[in-house]
Amino acid sequence: MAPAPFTPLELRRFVTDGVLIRRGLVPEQILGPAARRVSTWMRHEYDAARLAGYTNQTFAPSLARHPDLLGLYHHSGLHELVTQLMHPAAAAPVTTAQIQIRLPDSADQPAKDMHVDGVSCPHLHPEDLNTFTLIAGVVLSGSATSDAGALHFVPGGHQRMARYFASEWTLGQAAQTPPDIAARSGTALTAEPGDVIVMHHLVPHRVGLNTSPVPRTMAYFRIQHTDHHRLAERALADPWLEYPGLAALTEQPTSHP
Ligand SMILES: O=C(O)CCC(=O)C(=O)O
Repeated sequence: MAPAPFTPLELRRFVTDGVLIRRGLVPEQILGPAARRVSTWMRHEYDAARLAGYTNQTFAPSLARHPDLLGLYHHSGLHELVTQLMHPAAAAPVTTAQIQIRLPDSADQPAKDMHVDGVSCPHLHPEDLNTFTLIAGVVLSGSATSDAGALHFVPGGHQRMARYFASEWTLGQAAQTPPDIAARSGTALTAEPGDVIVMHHLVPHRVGLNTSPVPRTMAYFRIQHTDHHRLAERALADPWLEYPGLAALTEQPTSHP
C-alpha cells in the first residue's frame, strides 16, 4: 500500500530542517527478512579486522544489492516519499544499500564527527566529491536512546553548510564542517525498528558511541537527481537546485516546533 504522502506542513519542515522522520513506515514483513540477512552476515561473515572499513563504507558489502535489503526502499513506500520530495525532478535508480552498525561498547569503533557525506571524507582523496541529493535511512535494530549509537543531525544545518560551501570552503581541504557546526552535538534520531529518516544531503550529522547492550543497525539509501553528476558542485551551495518543487517553498519557511 502506498504511504500517506508528506503533508504541506511536512514539506515546509523539510525545507526548514532538511530532515523528516516517518515512524513505523516499514512493516515487519519487509523489515524482518532484511534484518535477519544482516544478523546472519554478522554471525557468519563479519571479520573484526575489517571494522574500520565497514564503518567507513558499509557492513555486509555482499548484501548491498540483495533484494531483501533493496526492498526496504522499493517496497515500503519510501521510494514514493522520496519521489514526492524531488518532484518534478527524477531520481536515478537506487540499486545499493549501505548498512551501518554501531556495535555495543566497541573501543574499536570511535564516534564519527560532524560531516556531510562525500565531502572531505577522511577515507577519500581530499579532492574527491562523492555526493548525492538525499539520504534515506531505515532503522533495522537498536535501542531508541541517544547514547545507543544514534545518528545525530543538525536541523537546519543544510542552510549553514550551503553558506559555508559558497564562501568558506575549497575542494581538497581537510576540515569537514566549519567550527560552529563541528561543535554541535546535534539532535539524536531516537527511533524504533521500522522508523525511517529522510535527510537533505547537506544536513551535517555525526554518530555517537553505542553504550547500550544491543547493536544499532541502519540501512541507508543514497538518492541522486538524474543529473547529479552535472549539478553536484553547484548543489553544495544551492540546497534546492536538485529539488525544483521545494525551491518555491524556500521563501516561506516554518519555525521549528
Ligand atoms: O552510522 C550511521 O548511522 C551513519 C553513518 C554516517 O554518518 C556515514 O556513514 O556517513
